[in-house]
Amino acid sequence: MPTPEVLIFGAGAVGAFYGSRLAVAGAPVSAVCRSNYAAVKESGFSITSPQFGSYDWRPTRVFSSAADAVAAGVHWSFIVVTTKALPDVSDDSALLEGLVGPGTAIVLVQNGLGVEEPYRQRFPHAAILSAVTVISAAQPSPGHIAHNRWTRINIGPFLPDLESADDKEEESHAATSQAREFAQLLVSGGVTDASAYSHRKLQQVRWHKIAINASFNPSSVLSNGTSNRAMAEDAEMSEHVRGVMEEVLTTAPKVLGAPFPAEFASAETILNSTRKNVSGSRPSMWADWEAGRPMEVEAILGNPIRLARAKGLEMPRMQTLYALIKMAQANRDQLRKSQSRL
Ligand SMILES: NC(=O)c1ccc[n+]([C@@H]2O[C@H](COP(=O)([O-])OP(=O)(O)OC[C@H]3O[C@@H](n4cnc5c(N)ncnc54)[C@H](OP(=O)(O)O)[C@@H]3O)[C@@H](O)[C@H]2O)c1
Ligand SMILES: *[C@@H]1O[C@H](CO)[C@@H](O)[C@H](O)[C@H]1NC(C)=O
Ligand SMILES: *[C@@H]1O[C@H](CO)[C@@H](O)[C@H](O)[C@H]1NC(C)=O
Ligand SMILES: *[C@@H]1O[C@H](CO)[C@@H](O)[C@H](O)[C@H]1NC(C)=O
Ligand SMILES: CC(=O)N[C@H]1CO[C@H](CO)[C@@H](O)[C@@H]1O
Repeated sequence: MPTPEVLIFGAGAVGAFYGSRLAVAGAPVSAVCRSNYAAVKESGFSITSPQFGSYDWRPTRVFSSAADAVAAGVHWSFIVVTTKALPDVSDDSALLEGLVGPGTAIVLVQNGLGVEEPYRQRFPHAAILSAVTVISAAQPSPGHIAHNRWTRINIGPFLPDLESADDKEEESHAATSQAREFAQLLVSGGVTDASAYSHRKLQQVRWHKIAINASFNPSSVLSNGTSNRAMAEDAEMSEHVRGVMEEVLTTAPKVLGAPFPAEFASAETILNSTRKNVSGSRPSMWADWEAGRPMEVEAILGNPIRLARAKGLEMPRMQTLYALIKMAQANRDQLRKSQSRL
């Protein structure tokens, strides 16, 4: 088998970390950068990790934009999308025009729901792989990646058309073997908890994860930066967070047409483990809010609400949070705009 060429599109915290592990596995890995382009072109990435130590990674090629990557004329086996999922700001799928060739798999390592659809519509013949990661990583300065903890990543083929077909069709689909190949590459690069899931299980994991993100993240921002632990410990806030989680956890099986696997944590288990956390960390949506950056409001709140509505299901607690956080963001951006005009 030829060595797969990998392109990381949006080499920030998550993209650079997993890119560096794929490089350890022996794949040529290139990176599309933006604000960190000059630093990475000059000296590559330096990564710190409690698990992997401190090491440097120089991508095979460093591009300043997707257009720059198109000009290189490489055939990519995997294009790994690790931009923030901000469909209300930009349709990043458009930037992959000219990069997706025969047999290319597009791997979406992004939070939220519905992130696959724009790619599927634009590239109906490409394999779309959907990935969920539980990791804590950041880029404190351009090119410096701090991996703090966790490396869990699950990858599944995105095959909504086969949802009601029998498992054999999914099993024999090219995307299924590409998902396994990608997981195997990560395992070879030391990410031992990378694994391939079916389409259905991967979508279940996505819904379960947004139950956590859609409850804690906007609630932290709307209460001006409360930590996850403080929310879980406060009597009223924990009732609120539990209510949102339970709404998502009971709606998701109806949308997906199958019950959650028994091993998935309940709202109470999640709250209990959050209370035990000594770190008192805040959701990354709070960091985005504070920095004046766009938040992943559509992927984490808007899309789940719309996916449920398409099946005739309402999630009123989610809808309330969505309306409030969206308006707060619009007001914040309006204020900044008027201040910058002065
Ligand atoms: N960080 C975590 O611990 C974590 C954990 C779980 C899941 N996730 C999810 O993983 C995804 C990526 O998050 P992240 O924390 O890695 O974000 P990040 O550090 O902001 O990385 C995103 C990168 O994409 C770049 N980018 C965006 N649009 C681009 C474009 N058009 N062309 C080239 N580069 C572009 C950004 O450049 P700029 O610097 O110019 O904006 C940035 O370097 C998100 O969906 C997030 O929710 C993150
Ligand atoms: C919100 O929190 C920030 C610091 O995190 C603080 O500076 C600000 O005064 C707070 N705003 C309100 C309305 O409490
Ligand atoms: C959560 O913690 C409470 C109080 O310690 C305990 O009674 C309950 O059994 C725990 N629930 C789960 C699901 O772990
Ligand atoms: C989503 O939740 C996970 C687990 O609590 C957390 O590590 C991550 O930072 C959250 N993502 C965002 C975008 O806030
Ligand atoms: C909800 C949450 O963040 N729970 C974490 C608390 O800390 C432990 C140990 O670091 C993690 O395993 C949990 O996921």
